[in-house]
Amino acid sequence: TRLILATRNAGKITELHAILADAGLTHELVGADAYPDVPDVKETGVTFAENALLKAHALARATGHPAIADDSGLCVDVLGGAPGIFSARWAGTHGDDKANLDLLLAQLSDIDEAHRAAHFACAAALALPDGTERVVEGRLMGTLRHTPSGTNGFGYDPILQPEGDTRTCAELTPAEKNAISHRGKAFRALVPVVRELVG
Ligand code: ITT
Repeated sequence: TRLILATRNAGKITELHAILADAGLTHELVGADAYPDVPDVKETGVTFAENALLKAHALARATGHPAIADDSGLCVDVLGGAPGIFSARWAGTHGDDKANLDLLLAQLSDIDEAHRAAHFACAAALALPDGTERVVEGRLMGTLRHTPSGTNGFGYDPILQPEGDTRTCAELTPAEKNAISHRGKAFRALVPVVRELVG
């Protein structure tokens, strides 16, 4: 069965292929880029779950295939959970990872080690063409470095140090990150749901 990955984020796509294959999912995974005529949905939700469902429904409806979507971001305690759902466009331009990271570091420059707690959050949604929907979430708790370190991963990975580790997410191997990440947790929880509802 074909399963649509309702995302255009290359970093997510790479991780999702590995996470879903490791979980034993054998569906044909086709990215949203294979459907250039389907317009990007407006992410009007106020939660990760709402936005993930909006993206999954848009692709399922337009393609006639089941679709899964990821809405995710970095939530910083001292900023009241920001950037949160605005993580991809924190500095203004959607998807400018470097600008987003640099702005966040500048905003936190005066915050000491004891107050730099943050977590990544991911909502993983499944939608069927008939409107059936499910959504599950995962988190990765950690603290924010003052300077970026590491070249793996994407987005805010060079500044998030997972709880219990001395490295940043960008210093983990892809397999190490997927084993503990918000995205790994959310999509491993979604796999049995896909098996039940899609087959
Ligand atoms: P799609 O909507 O097409 O999936 P997007 O990049 O717009 O792509 P989001 O709205 O969910 O996706 O934004 C997620 C942002 O959160 C992403 O741009 C990163 O900056 C950040 N992010 C999410 N997961 C991350 C991870 O595993 N490591 C680092 N940063 C992450």
